[in-house]
Amino acid sequence: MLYHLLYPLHTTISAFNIFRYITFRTIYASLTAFLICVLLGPWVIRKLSKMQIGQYIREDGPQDHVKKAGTPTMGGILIIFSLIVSTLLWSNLTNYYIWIVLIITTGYAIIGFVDDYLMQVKKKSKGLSVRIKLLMQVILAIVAGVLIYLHPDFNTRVTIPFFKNISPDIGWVYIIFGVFVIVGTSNAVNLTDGLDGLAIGPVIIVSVTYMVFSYVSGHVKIADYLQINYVSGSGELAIFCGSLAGAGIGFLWFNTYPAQIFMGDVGSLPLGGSLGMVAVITKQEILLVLVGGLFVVEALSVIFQVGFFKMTKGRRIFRMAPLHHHFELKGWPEPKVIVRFWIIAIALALIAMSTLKIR
Ligand code: 57M
Repeated sequence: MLYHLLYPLHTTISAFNIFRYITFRTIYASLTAFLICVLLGPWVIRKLSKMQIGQYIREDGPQDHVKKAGTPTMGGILIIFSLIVSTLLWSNLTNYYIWIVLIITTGYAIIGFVDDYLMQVKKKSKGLSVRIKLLMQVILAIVAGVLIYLHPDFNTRVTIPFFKNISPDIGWVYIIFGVFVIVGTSNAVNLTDGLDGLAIGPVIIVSVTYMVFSYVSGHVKIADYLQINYVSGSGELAIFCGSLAGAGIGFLWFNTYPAQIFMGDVGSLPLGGSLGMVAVITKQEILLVLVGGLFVVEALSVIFQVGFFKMTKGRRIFRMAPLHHHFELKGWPEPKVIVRFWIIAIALALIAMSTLKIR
């Protein structure tokens, strides 16, 4: 919005020319989202506490979690609000991709909200049924997939990390591939969200990484120089990713151990879904497995644990899945698990960035 209001003034006052630059708008979008989140945080925490929107804790989990009962949840409302406001303020609103990402963010936030709301009304640890939740996620992802497929400038090539000459064009199958990336990431982030700051830390790291990828893939000269897929218009997504990182850091202020608030599904589902969407649009889809490797490992730990548990009628690979519970039960203090997982996420993001050169 500021871009549309202030940039045209550059003809009379040249200083307003600065609003043309994606880099400038990305920095201020991050700061705006951060400030909204930090300033509104205490008020949101008070409101949620007053409405008694507190977390119900499963009794079969690690005993350390019992003391977390009653911590306000649904803090995702704060993250998503800051993210959307900042994106609307700083991005070019005529950009097609910005709207697609906002559709996924809002849609998944609504699914998460309904899930959390049912949990609060029923006062149970389960909200929407897994099937309904998944079906709604898939439908929304198909809508987004079709919308990008229909965009005349969007190609259906898939980028294979480390191989610059291999980029297969998979045609309409790209829609199914995109749905898999979006829904998979959304659920993987949701599974990771089980310790204070454990999910939001890597979400910030992945957002910053994709902020860079959005910028370079949307810049015709840099994309050509780095020999990556050029996606006209994807540069504006740097503003979305910057806002996401800013909102995430603002939320971490309150979610860091010992957490004053949890994000709930209203946060975890849209955060994962929107990162998946950005990865698809910037044509760095498969790379998300590496950038978001921590989410992948957490999700795989659940798949293997549940599979093994069923096959062997009750035996386990890990002490408990998702993986963070395994380390908790081994006796690692919660902050140690969290910070070590963040360190791994940073290392993975750096390796992913290196693919811009190592190809
Ligand atoms: C949601 N939710 C957290 C909070 C957060 C198939 C199965 C493995 C699924 C999995 C599952 O349901 N995962 C998705 C995980 C919950 O956090 C809430 O949920 C929101 C995210 N959706 O924002 O509102 C609890 O996590 C803790 N927490 C924090 N700090 C935070 O910042 O400490 C969350 C955020 C909170 C709080 O305690 O209550 C969750 O973990 O439930 N299920 C599981 O994860 C369960 N695993 C399991 O049953 N494993 C089995 C196998 C055979 C399936 C096994 O390994 O034996 C565990 N979940 C819990 N207890 N709570 C089991 C034990």
